[in-house]
Amino acid sequence: MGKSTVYVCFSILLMFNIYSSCHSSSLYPRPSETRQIQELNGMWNFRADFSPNSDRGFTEKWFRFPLSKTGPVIPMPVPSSFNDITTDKKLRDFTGIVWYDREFYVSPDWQMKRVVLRIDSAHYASVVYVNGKPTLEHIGGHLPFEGEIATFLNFDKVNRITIAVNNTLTPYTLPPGTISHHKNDPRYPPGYSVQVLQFDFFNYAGIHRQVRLYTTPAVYINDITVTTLNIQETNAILKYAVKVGNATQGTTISVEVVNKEGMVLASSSGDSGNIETKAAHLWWPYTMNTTHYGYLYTLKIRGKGLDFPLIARDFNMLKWLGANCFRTSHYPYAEEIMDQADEQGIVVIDESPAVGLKMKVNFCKKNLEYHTRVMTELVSRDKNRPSVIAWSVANEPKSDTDYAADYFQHVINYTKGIDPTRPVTFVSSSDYDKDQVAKYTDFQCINRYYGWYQDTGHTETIATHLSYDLDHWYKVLQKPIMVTEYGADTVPGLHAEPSFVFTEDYQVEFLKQYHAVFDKYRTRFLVGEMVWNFADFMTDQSVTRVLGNKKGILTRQRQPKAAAYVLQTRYWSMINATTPVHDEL
Ligand code: BDP
Repeated sequence: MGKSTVYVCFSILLMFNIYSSCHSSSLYPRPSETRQIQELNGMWNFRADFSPNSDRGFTEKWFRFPLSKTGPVIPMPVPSSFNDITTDKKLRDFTGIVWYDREFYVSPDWQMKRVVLRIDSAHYASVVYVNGKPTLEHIGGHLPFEGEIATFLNFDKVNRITIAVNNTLTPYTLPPGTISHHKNDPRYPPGYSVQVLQFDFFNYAGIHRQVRLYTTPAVYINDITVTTLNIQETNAILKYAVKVGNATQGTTISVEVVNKEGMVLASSSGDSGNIETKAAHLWWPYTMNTTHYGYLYTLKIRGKGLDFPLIARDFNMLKWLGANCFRTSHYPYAEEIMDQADEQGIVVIDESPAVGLKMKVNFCKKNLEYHTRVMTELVSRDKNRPSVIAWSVANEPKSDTDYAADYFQHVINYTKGIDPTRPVTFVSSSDYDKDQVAKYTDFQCINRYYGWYQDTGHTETIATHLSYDLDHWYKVLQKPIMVTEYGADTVPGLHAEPSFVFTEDYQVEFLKQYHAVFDKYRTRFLVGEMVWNFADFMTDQSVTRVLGNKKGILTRQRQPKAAAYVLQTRYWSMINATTPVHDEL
């Protein structure tokens, strides 16, 4: 009997009836005169459900009791992905449902307030119980969700929160995946099945961002949208809209524009309107000012989980390199990373988790609806961020098909509809003459691997391939183009002269070939270059990956390979250069 691939819509997704219950969240919790925060981060109890369908926890209702009463538990940090914490291979590679719980107290003062539970991200589908009662459900592993929980809480005794998280990826998840079964195959262990991914990074899972409670008054601000209508020197007109929860007849809204020092610059009242403010400062990337043109250069950083030391290190390395932009490949990054981009002047192309849409089934109607919902969640989370200059709806889908064209025409137009102020793009790996989606974008991103996956080892072919490619893309599209991936796997410390694939010498030679071409096009329609990748990263096990993807110009520990110095010299010379102009735009 051979191998069979079956698309399993894993029971947990059905069980949760998740499509009918989703609480997305747009305002990041911040303490104020009227809002208090209680963190639920720390060590939780944890157990993976290793039963054959990973459904024992649900059939035995583990959420009714402390997890430690229904079986063995191990300590698991929240936030973190559970995969790399223990030395257990079965847990690292686990596909199915894992359970977390912990106890907590809330102040009796909170009895009169709205209490909201917010989970910044749990991958992939989650059900949350408070004191044994189902409270929240969410699908999607990269965006926050929240809900009011006061009615479930004890104010006079201990509370318990239990979260079940399913990391199974199916053709109907974003990103999609499949489960390959080898049932009744004597050449495999009984019941053997394995998660097959359609993308190139490890499917890290669990509660990998913060879990917090926060309070609001009974009448509260639910959402704020701010857009800049006009700016003349330092005079700006801002348009705002405030959504109020539980508003009553007597609810009044006052709005103030406050600068960094806390000084009130302008004020208004009402739930929407325009405010004129003086002393406005335009947000610029730290590498640019009004005399520079908008060329972006950079790479991807790790953004799935939340790790403050790593975030700080990554932004230090971005600045050390002189990089001014990153794309959140291939899923929305933690809000704390986005905060740093806003604060430190790094431009972001904000990408959805739609990576690896390769099979026809991935473009079905159900996925289209879900994809637009994810765009809504992403846009509502990040819409007020000055660093976000564009939305990327997908990375490398099968964009040379008519079904992808129909699907993405819808997703792109939908995204433009919910945010008419920013350009929308997707990242193509198709050829200029086959791609059917690029015609719908505002600018086009392309990933190219000449001298790596194509003509491996032959850096002398890069310049002709790339020039041909860029010329033709521009001829067809007549719009700005950005190369959002180019790179070569490099094992740190490996050297060969003349260069050979996987050596540091090859990566250096390879990048220089691309840069020579970029320099010819960047005063024309090429608006950005992004090396793949900022740092090495973990992937699934495969014969083309040596403990992960090694295309980083930094190691996974964030130390430079030789290529990092090439980029550093290049980026800083661009920062210090006088301004060229995009002739053809
Ligand atoms: C591209 C993908 C990226 C991979 C890269 C690679 O967008 O996720 O990591 O290839 O193969 O196609 O290194």
